[in-house]
Amino acid sequence: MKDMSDRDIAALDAEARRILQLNDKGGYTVPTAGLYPYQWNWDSAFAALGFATFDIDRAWREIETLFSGQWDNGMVPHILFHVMDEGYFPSYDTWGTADAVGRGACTLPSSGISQPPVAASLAWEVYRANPAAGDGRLRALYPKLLAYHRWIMDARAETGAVVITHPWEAGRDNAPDWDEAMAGIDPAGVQPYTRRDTGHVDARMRPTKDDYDRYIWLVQFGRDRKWDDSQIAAESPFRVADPTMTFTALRSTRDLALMADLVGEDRTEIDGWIARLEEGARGLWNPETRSYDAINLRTGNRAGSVSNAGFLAWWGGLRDERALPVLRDVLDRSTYAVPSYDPAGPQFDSLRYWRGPVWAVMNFMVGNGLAEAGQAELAARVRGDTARMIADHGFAEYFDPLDGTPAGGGTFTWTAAVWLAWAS
Ligand code: 2M8
Repeated sequence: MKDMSDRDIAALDAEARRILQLNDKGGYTVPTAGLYPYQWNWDSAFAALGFATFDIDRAWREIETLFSGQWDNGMVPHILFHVMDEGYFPSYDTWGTADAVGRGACTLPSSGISQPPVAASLAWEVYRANPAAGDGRLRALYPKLLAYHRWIMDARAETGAVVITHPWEAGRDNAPDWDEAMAGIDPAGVQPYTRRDTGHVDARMRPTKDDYDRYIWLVQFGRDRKWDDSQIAAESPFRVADPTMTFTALRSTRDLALMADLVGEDRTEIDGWIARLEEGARGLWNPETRSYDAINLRTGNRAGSVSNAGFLAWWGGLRDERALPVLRDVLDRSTYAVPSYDPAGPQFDSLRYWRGPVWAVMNFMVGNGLAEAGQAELAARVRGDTARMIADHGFAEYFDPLDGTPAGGGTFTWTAAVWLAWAS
């Protein structure tokens, strides 16, 4: 990075490696100790990307452990509860997935929903980092990735765009994108619970109680239906087409097609998914905000929210320059690219989680997507800001886009991974 000495970079590299090792629980990595004591789906895929820079075997093990929690129906859960921990809520018992209809023979305790499917794309990166070491492991992983994507297309892509059944599925828990859908839930009947997150970090940086009541209400709703995807699709008040899910699924499906070529499998089914997802992704374009955003399938309303997820369009492979002016405006309103929500928007909150702060993993995807779309200057800006933010403010979970205040958990796995694999 410009303006940094080799010594500074080497020290940050060493710290990033230390963080990955610190959070390594033996075959899987926690996002950060205390706040998140389990294996999370997309965090784990990013951990693999980080490990691939110095320990390729450990990188593959991370992905393999994640897929050891795959359900028989193909779903890869968003949390794998390897070792129970009182410090996190909701617990495995609250999820109640032991008798879930799609689980089948999988015995590893897990949640009942998934997360943005970045695994195929990041496994592809891990493979490309060392093809000789990865060949056999990629071949073994391929059918599992295929089953995961078949599940996404069957259970979540009825409109072409990929939908979420819970804000946690998007990974952007309290984004303004689902404020309308969340307001449509009456959380009456939610069982008493105790939050643990606010015991670890400042409550101002976390979702509100109104959010949590609805998160838990939705968990109860799924549990009461044994996590049956069709029943949930038909009956839940919450079903939102989401740009994070859609663009990461589109990108991963393209990478899956490259894997099919490599392992010598027919890719006709995958090409069909790409066409459907592309059409769905284009449907997320909002002509009023001039960016891509979420659609509440229960009302047909668009969120009208300018977010970092909308700027994943290029990572998804859409060749579309229409959103560039809005991206430039958003970047001009922030010190560090890319805020999770437009600082000029009415819901902006610089520290509250996915309603403003910057997330290194989103920057990785936005920046790489821009580079691939030929937007070298913007790509360099996103990458340079990410490096500056980490160098000046540490390996936090997320950062205030205006002054870089580190927020949420510290010594964070995916921030360290993005530093090693891209930003440094
Ligand atoms: C956050 O979400 C979890 C629930 O899944 C939580 O707040 O308890 C999100 O930032 C999500 O994207 C991330 O995967 C997870 C672990 O880092 O934390």
